[in-house]
Amino acid sequence: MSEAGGRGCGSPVPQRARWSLVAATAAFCLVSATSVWTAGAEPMSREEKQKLGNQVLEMFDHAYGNYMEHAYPADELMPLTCRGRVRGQEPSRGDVDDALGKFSLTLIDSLDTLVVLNKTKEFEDAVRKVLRDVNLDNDVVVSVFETNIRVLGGLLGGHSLAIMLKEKGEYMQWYNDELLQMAKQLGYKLLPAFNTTSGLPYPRINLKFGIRKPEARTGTETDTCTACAGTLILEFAALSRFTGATIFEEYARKALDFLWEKRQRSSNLVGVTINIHTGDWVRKDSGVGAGIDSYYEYLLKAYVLLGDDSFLERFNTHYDAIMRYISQPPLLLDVHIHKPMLNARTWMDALLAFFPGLQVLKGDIRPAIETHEMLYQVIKKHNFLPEAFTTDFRVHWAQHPLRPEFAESTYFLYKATGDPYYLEVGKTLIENLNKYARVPCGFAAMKDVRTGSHEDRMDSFFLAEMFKYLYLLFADKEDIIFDIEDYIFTTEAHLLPLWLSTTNQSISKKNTTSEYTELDDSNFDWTCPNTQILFPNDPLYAQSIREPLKNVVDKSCPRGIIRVREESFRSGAKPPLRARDFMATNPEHLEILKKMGVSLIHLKDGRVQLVQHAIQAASSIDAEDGLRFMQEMIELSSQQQKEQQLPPRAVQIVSHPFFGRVVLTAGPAQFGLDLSKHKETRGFVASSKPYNGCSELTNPEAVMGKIALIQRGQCMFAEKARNIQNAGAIGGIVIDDNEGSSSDTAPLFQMAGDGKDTDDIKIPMLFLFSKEGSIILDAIREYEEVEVLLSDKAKDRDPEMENEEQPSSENDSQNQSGEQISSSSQEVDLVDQESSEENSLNSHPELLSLADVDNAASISPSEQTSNPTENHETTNLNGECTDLDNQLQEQSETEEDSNPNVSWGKKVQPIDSILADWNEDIEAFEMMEKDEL
Ligand code: DMJ
Repeated sequence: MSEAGGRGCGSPVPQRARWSLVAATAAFCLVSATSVWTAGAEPMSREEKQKLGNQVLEMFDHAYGNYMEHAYPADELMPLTCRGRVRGQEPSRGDVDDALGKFSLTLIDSLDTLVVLNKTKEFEDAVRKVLRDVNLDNDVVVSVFETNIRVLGGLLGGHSLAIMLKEKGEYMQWYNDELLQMAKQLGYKLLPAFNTTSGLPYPRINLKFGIRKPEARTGTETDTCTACAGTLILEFAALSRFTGATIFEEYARKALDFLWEKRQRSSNLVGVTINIHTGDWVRKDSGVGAGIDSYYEYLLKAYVLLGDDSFLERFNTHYDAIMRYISQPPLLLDVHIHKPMLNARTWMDALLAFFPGLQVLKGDIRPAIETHEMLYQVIKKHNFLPEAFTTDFRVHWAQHPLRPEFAESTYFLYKATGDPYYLEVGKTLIENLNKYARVPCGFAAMKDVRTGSHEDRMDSFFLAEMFKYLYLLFADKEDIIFDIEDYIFTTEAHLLPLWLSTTNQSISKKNTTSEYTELDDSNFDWTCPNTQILFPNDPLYAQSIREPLKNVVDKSCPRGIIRVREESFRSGAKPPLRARDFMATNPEHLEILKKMGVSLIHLKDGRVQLVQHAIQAASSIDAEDGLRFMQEMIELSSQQQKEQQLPPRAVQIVSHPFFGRVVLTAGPAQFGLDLSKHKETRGFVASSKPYNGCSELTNPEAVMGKIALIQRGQCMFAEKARNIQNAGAIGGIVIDDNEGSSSDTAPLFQMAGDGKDTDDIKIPMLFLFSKEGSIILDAIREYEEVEVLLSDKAKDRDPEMENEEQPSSENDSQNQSGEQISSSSQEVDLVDQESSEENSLNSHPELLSLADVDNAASISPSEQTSNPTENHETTNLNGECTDLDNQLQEQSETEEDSNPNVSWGKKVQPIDSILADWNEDIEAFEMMEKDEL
């Protein structure tokens, strides 16, 4: 470990060494754990570790090499179309694009990774390129948060390692702080963002024109996310301390002070978004994932880097609250800041996977092991961590943009425990990346972890973080050319030297200790190392914590393990009615509804509303149960809405040189062969003539036995299908005629029939947007023979892909082309969640939660899910929970036909119809995703 960590740690700890209390503990554990390891997972041999390390190097070369060859100087590589993503030249992806400032983002974000991976020569070249090519004065509006963590952090990380190398005397001898000068220039460009009364920064800034000028096209925003405002201190303080210009650290401190002031005083939690002018919380939900995550991370790490006690005290106060309210081991569930005993949702996002790593740094290892294990079980089910997953571990949001957080936590847990189990976890991550995300031109984000389809994006954090953590996981000390323990990782895994703690310390530190609430710090051992909490002297310790969680996902699939809070303080009492168990035909349930103050209102149009009046509940506890019931109902509704949509399908190119490595997201059809029931269809592709497929084909010999490509437009989808089927095609792919359209930016839809009986269509039909379609068309131009696999889920990527054959298809509405499309969007019914969030049960006399309903007469989800055993048995051979979504849907459809209860519709509404079409949590998540990638 670093110099200070090497010193003996005692109590009281001198200021300089104080940070070592947290920084040193992890390293201490590594040393002690590796030396005492005797049992548990089989130790991994040095050879195997080296082999895996080399694999990581090869993967990095594949990603970085393709970026440099095909994308640079663009900000990012588009690995499917193998070109650079230039903002303005691609269809906008919304706020996600705010990370792109036309400043060769991926190159800057990769700088210090090159040194960690021992690619010093490449680092030297990369630095020269940055100095030669990068312009920070572009007329482009960028995210302050992303620019800080990726670009400012990247430049500072590069500078930190450049001066380290220069001092060693071999490389970078020409270097004269040029990266630091660029960092300073960028720092000054970001400063106008802080021109608010609160001191919280605007979320966006124009690199050339700042905030206020009319040309800036920004500065009208009122809100920002907590992480966006609270994740500056490491980079800004480093910039101040490296340069002596104190203003940066001052501004970042001010923003942190303001957030601290605004914490909810009774729960000590912070919300997800805050008004930068008034300081009011805009979103009052609170978790450790999207929108908040790195605020907490930076409090602890600011203490480590700057040695300022107030940061540790703040962190500990928040941590205490997190462990009290949000941590429900192994889950971490968002709550309301004012009513922290109430869960704000029943799903978790992938960003929270960093939290176990932070807990290791803090020294609280047990919950870190538990949460990490739970996340690993989810990964084992879906190959990657979906962007969001429910408390019963089903996919809630199926994307995965190759996020590094889980690898980060795996690395820190290995450092702390020395348990080779974590090396095996890393090995699995490597395998999955190669198997499912690797494409000929880099690594592609997963569009849908269920189908294995790709998105044309490779985010810069994949190079900044993923490869760093994976390489370090398998590296021994001698594999790295410098002492990694002398540095702290920023949230983007950029390296800042710990010696900054004693450099240019001129910034005054406010002594705010009196503001801290009394802490129960029996949990904290203020001496170093913290053996009590960090690592009990038992080599099987980590394993013994993981063991009970081994099957947590299997067991909970599809039922969850949501902690019923009330159970803990009302033991003996009957657990409250859960929305998922509710059956409107059950008089006992209706009675409970009444007790909870929930009533059913039949609307004129046949729909039914659920309304809760807290004041009508039998007791305040019943009222609280009622509130939770309503919230669960909303969640269920949103989940069910998703389930009712046909999932996307996959078109996988299996012939040379793709070998299954390119998976395109495709829309299903409501007619023809159902791929989810009939495995897949494999065949060579051929363009039909006429290309629109709207009349009898003139080239039947070319499409016979093949998968026909047809252009969208001019006639109905079903007509195209019939024409190619008559010509002998075994499947069809309709390619969008709107140039530039892509599933990255446009919502997928289902191709509908023509309103007539479509039973005659037996072949599978899929739809590709133009960008995905042109990948196949380009492949034909280049390789002539192109073979594809149409399926519901991508198959193994081995060159020897199994030669399975079978058919497929699916659903519909009306587009300009005259074809019917089944829109995935549905009516959004009103649910007055705001009122339930805003008003506490005690203070507000009439707490209203309102959920509108569709009057569809389908079977209730409670009937679908009321028997966990049965449902568990419906998992498919892969054991994938997500496929249950489809199965439940099918089950629902079947039951709908046969279940007499469905006709109760008019009088007693089926609960399915009572479920509100509630989109808010999805929108909220989208917002968070936008706020923070
Ligand atoms: C990274 O840019 C950073 O780790 C950030 O703090 C969170 N999101 C991404 C990676 O997922």
